[in-house]
Amino acid sequence: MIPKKELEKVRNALEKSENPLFFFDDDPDGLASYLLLKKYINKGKGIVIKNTPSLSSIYIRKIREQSPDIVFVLDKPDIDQEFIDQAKKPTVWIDHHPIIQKQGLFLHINPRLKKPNTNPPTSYLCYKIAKNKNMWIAAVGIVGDWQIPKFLNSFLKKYPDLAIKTKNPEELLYKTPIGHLARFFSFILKGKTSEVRKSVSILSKIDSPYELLNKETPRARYLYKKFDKVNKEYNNLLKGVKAKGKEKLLVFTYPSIKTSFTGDLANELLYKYPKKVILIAREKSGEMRLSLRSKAKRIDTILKKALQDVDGYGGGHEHACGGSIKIYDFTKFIKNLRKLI
Ligand SMILES: [Mn+2]
Repeated sequence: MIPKKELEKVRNALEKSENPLFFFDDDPDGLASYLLLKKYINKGKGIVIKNTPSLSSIYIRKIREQSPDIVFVLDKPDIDQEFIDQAKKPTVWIDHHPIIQKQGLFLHINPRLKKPNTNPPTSYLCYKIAKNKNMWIAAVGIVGDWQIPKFLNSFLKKYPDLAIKTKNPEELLYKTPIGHLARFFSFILKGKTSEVRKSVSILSKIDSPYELLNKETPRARYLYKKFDKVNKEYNNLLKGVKAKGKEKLLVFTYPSIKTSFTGDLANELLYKYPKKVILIAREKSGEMRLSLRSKAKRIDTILKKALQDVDGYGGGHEHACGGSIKIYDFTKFIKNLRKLI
């Protein structure tokens, strides 16, 4: 996947660093990637990048504040060229999204450079870089990215009560403690930036999955309080979803005051209703921000057609897409979709 020599280069750079700065994606895979590298050297600072798929040049101020000797960008699909140019720091990009070439990177670690269709989670790559330490954190990130850890067998030997033997990632995600932890990682990243920063810092000190799951320490109990609050909000939303038996398209919308759960909801509803096309949309500044999911249908092509005569944009993978539609065109968009599926 990634040649050992490449992984070694990253490891060396990490070990040599006195003050690394980590930017990571705001999902379980991104968070797990950060925790694995941070725990490996016990140095540096982590910054979660919310809302935008690209690491934008506004984060240059973080470079000024922290003056790192090296920058790691984890699980972000893109980095603005401006960011790399202005940061003037050795930048290591570790990711598994489709390749975008950038100038001036110190290292670009992405399995797709060699094999365009391979897709191991970033947390798996970081687990290898961190010499297979903290297997449970890697497992949380991988399961959170809808994949089965390659090391599931050894994981089960060490933590027999936290997972099951299966080939279906959804079973791990929705039926086991390791899946619960993936949700935990996702929800702990929601809410105010200052609180998220504190939670992430506390999480980086947690020693084992059991410390967290059994709420063994005050710090674990603190994190659970944060999680429970978000989880309650999520479950209330989920309760409001009404699925009609015959309809092929399940539409669920919610207002902007709530936390963004669009991706989490879409995934869980797809698990509950595998035959339906799932559309979750959240109102935000005059637009409907949406997630579209389907198991059976190629929705990227359907989405493209449904967008033709409406004010909006979107795209993504064959079975999972995102996008945004102006509110005044949302009904028309739904009508288009219903015709196409
Ligand atoms: Mn990922």
